[in-house]
Amino acid sequence: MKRIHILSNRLPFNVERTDDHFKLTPSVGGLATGMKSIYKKYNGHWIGWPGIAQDELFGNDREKIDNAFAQEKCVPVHLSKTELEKYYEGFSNNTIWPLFHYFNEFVEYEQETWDAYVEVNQKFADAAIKVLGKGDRIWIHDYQLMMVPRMIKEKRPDVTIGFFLHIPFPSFEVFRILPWRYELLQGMLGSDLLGFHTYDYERHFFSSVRRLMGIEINFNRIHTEDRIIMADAFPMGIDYEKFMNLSIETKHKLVQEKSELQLELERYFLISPNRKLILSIDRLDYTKGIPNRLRAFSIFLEKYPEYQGNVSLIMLAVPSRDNVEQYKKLKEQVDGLVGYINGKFGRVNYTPIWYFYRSLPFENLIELYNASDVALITPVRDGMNLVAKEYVASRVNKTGVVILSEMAGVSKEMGEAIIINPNNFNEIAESIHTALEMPIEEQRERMDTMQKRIKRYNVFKWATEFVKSLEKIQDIQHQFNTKKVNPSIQKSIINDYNKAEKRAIFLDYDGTLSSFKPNPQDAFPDKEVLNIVKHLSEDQKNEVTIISGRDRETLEKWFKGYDINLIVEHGVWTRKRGDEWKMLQQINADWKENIRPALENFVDLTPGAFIEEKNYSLVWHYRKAEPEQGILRANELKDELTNLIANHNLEIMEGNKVIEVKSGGINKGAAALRFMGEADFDFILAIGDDWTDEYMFRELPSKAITIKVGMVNTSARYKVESVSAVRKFLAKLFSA
Ligand code: GDG
Repeated sequence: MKRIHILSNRLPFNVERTDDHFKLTPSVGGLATGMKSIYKKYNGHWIGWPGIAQDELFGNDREKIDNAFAQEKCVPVHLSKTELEKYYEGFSNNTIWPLFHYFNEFVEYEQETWDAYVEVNQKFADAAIKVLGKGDRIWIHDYQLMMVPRMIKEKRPDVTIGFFLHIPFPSFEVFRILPWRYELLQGMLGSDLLGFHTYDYERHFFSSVRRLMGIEINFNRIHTEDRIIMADAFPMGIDYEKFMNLSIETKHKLVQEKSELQLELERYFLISPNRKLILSIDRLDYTKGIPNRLRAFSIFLEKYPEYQGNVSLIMLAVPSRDNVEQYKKLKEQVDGLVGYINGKFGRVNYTPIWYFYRSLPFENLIELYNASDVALITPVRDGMNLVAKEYVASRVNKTGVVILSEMAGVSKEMGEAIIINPNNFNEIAESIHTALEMPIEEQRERMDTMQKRIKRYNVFKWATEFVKSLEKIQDIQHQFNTKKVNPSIQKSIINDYNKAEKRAIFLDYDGTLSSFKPNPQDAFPDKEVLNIVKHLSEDQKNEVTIISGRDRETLEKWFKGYDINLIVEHGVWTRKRGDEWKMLQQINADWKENIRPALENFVDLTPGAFIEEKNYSLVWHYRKAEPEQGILRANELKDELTNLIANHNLEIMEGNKVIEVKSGGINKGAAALRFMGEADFDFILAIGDDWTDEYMFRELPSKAITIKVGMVNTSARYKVESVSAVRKFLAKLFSA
């Protein structure tokens, strides 16, 4: 079985210094639970920061820590206080965190923290590379380590890399604000599989990849020069059974086993059996919408005075990043609001808000989940939010209502919750009322559905699904690699080439010999292309043909003086070496006047799009248009054109960022066959990159060596990954 390693900012243990050694206690967090099941099963290592700065280690402490962790198959990455300050608190928490949660005003742009982020990411990558065996897999976690996938891939292309982002991926308009946006995307694209909590985050990521890098995406696959990368939504789950079983145990504890908190809660319900409790649990973070929640609670008490004295909000705010200015301010704001509400509505025997500003032991958490009638979860942005799932998993008798912000990833999976907009205080206040008044039967129905789903798609299933997708992408990449022109296929092609007496070589131009340029006129041949064409055409045994959808004038100008054949406009015109241009058949082009208005209309609707007119075709280009709008309009245009051409002998061809309408029966396949005529070629080579070249791949004789540039489905026999790979391959032919 191939190994799987885990890489995350923190190792899944807390380190405690005892007299002469270090004691490790396992973390109870969701990620630790899910990932432990994976790296142990797949015999891998967990690489991460041990939780103690290296400045605090003396003598042989480091060795002791490393040994303690080695017992658990963990590899510590040691970081200094300064590194942690800049990489973790600095770039991770003061730049990426606020930006990705749409808090632009809190984002810091510091070159120094970015540099530290890159350096520390490199440390993590190097530590991982040391333990990675050939063909191993690694699953990297979260926003602190976005550069690591590329760093590992560059040194170890044999390793399959998964990356999961636990926070939202923001929309392009927000992501683009970041000066290092391009580098972060490049970093992520070192992965083979990218996971997000929701489809929305995945979509936002695709949009940034398209717009910033101009890379094409088919469904959920990103086609880069050298690899296919897959992205998908994997909503993270929890260890359902653990919460459910502990809740059942809690309910059946003997008095002497009960915690102080549980006893207090029981006393409270004994004195006031009709009182209700609303629960709120989060790290004290500005993304969690805590002030909104408090204001909404205040509005609720004001609007429904009959609930004053009868409902309390238990608010657990776990201290977090409390040395950062925004967090300090938030703490002050929350303290103020709690004081205001308790002062306004409190009575001798009634405290509206029970406020805990600390972390509680896990057993207390379960007790709170158990005792509360409503979970009030109102983040203004949240990647997923596991508290919502944990509350549901702890409800033994299936009662209880969840109020959930639509801005939390979890809302996509919990349609049975009361979904609110976290900025709409009145709506939240109303939802509290609705939740408290909800009939028990309805609560049970909703809770039952949510429990079934959360039980089914738990953290283990989540991890397994991700691993399955890692395997799937390995298969996809493998399939591509079997068609790829590898050294042994290349050797055999060169062999055939050398033996042949009469060779036909068909080369598409754009996307095959030359990379795409936003402006098609800029794609003129560079020295390397001209050199290849010159050498190939100087061999008397070769008939070299550039076969393109372009117009006559351009190609004639670009290849003036070269002893080659030209087939242009997909075969409308042909010019054999030393001969005149010939049109293959007399074609009627009157149809253009009917079609042109439709194309013009789509030019008006799509800024950046333009029309190119060829003798026997009209082309609508959208490579300069805003990418997503371009694709959308192209689909609409195809629809419209399909109706328009119904009674004409016309064809619609879709190339790379173009839609071309042309007279029927003209394509590169037919043109290449006509060109070869009766001549007896003993070596036929055709290379092309887009849909229009597929005609050629299909219609040439089966002995032809057909090669597709790119990693999509094709009828060609072989594939190469890029324009530069085509150039290298052709250069090998004439220099062999
Ligand atoms: C990030 C994303 C995403 C809370 N208080 C105590 C305590 N907790 C535990 C809860 C829960 C966890 O902390 C909080 O998880 P969340 O998912 O709600 O939020 P983040 O910490 O912001 O996590 C988030 C998550 O990553 C996973 O991908 O869902 O969107 O922001 O498990 O139980 N645990 C203990 N005492 C406490 O006082 N023991």
